[in-house]
Amino acid sequence: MSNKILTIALSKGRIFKETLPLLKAAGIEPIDDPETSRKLILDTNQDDVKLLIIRATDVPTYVQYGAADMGVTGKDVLMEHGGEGLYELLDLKIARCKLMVAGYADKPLDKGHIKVATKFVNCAKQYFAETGRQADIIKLYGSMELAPIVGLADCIVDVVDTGGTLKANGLVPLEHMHEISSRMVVNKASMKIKNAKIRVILNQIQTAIDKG
Ligand code: PRT
Ligand code: MG
Repeated sequence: MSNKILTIALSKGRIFKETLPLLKAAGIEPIDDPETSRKLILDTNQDDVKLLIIRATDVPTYVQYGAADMGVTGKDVLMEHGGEGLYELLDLKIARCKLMVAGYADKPLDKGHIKVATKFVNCAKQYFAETGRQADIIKLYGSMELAPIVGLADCIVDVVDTGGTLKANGLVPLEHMHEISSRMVVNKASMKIKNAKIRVILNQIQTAIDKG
């Protein structure tokens, strides 16, 4: 995309909804609604600002390679990605949740090989290594809560908000790994080339966050 255009990558759903007021505070308002439009590039009221609508887990990748200048992504997704090629510049304090180990209250996770089902393979590996336990990590892409029920794993690593999904599947939160909120990330080269524009946006969003 042209060097005069600034692109911001974000996912539909809770992140889009909660980012809207912050973008508005920076004077950016999308023309289309991603929930009803099939467009993946949304025009905004500013001719030189576009929103890229992509899967939540793809946001750091787009920003890392400069396919998007900026992005909004969960800290969970960012930790799992590793953060290469991008700056994490703002804690937007939205889409909050916790990264947790969940399983059965009566099944201790301290002996032998623990089977862990998760889409957060890197985070899980690191966490179980740091806590001195041997873990076999089983990569899944969704519905992690099913894995312990059918004996695929002893526990899961997943993000938890109300805990309702765990409870509905007979699981309990066991270990708190990380507080999660969404972050504004910026491509390293874009930060140099489009510095003035990006700084103005970051400052206006920061002011909006501080106001609560
Ligand atoms: O849904 P999809 O497969 O397209 O992608 P995604 O799940 O990665 O995206 P999305 O939009 O669901 O989540 C984007 C980001 O929102 C995540 O990366 C987190 O940073 C953040 N977030 C905040 C959450 C939740 N809260 C949350 N509750 N992400 C997922 N959930 C899941 C949770 O795992 C459970 O399955 O929502 C379900 C309901 O949670 P409970 O605990 O309230 O029952
Ligand atoms: Mg989801």
